[in-house]
Amino acid sequence: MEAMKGWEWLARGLVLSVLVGLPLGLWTADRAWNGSARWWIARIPESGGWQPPTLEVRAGEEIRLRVTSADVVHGLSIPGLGISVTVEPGKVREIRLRPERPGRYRVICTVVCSPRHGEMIGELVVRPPGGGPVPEIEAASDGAFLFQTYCAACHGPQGEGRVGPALNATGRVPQMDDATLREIIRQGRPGTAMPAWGERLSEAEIEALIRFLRELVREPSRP
Ligand code: HEC
Ligand SMILES: [Cu+2]
Repeated sequence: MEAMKGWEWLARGLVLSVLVGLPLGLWTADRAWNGSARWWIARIPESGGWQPPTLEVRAGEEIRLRVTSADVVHGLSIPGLGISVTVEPGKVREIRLRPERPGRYRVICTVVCSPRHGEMIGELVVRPPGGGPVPEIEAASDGAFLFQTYCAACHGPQGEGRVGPALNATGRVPQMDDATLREIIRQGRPGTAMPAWGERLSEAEIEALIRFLRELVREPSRP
């Protein structure tokens, strides 16, 4: 009788510790991490693009960015922070980041997800810890990264051509001068899939891309 009682208490204790301990453990684990979770939902631009269009965080704050898609496969890229992930419908990607540099970071989609895919632009605003205005960040000067982010989907990772023509030595780029390239990149080719980048990329970014296209032409077999 006494032994039965002991077992009974033990069983009750076990059930109780699981019922209380598990949620308490999860809660304290979440408390121990004192950043915040933010959601980003990807939708094609025709149904609203990034939701919300702008996320604000404080510099130095650790955030868990949870990204998912409400329709098709998208790619979330924040070139200024070196972030690039694929976002699939029904799946959640968690990205941990602690942006240190205040500024406005452009968020783009790297998958050609709809006819208006190029308009899928959001913003991550990193506020200075002490308040005050958000500084403008110098444009990324990494042409290779810009090319992979914005152009490779259509022109191929090596510029070998896909939906868009080849931009390496086999294409027409060697015959074009910088002014012509600048014009094409800025204005796009109306009536074709080639978007106008003038509104989306800064002058410095376009120049970095032109420098990269020149390298592609010189080294057609770059890895
Ligand atoms: C959504 C697809 C798409 C994306 C993204 C794209 N392009 Fe294009 N691009 C095209 C197509 C299609 C053409 C051919 C247009 C035509 O028929 O005249 C083209 C043409 C060009 C040309 C002229 C090449 C030639 O032989 O006439 C250049 C240069 C170019 N793109 C550069 C870029 C750069 C740089 C980027 C990234 C910033 C970029 N493109 C992103 C589809 C795209
Ligand atoms: Cu998209």
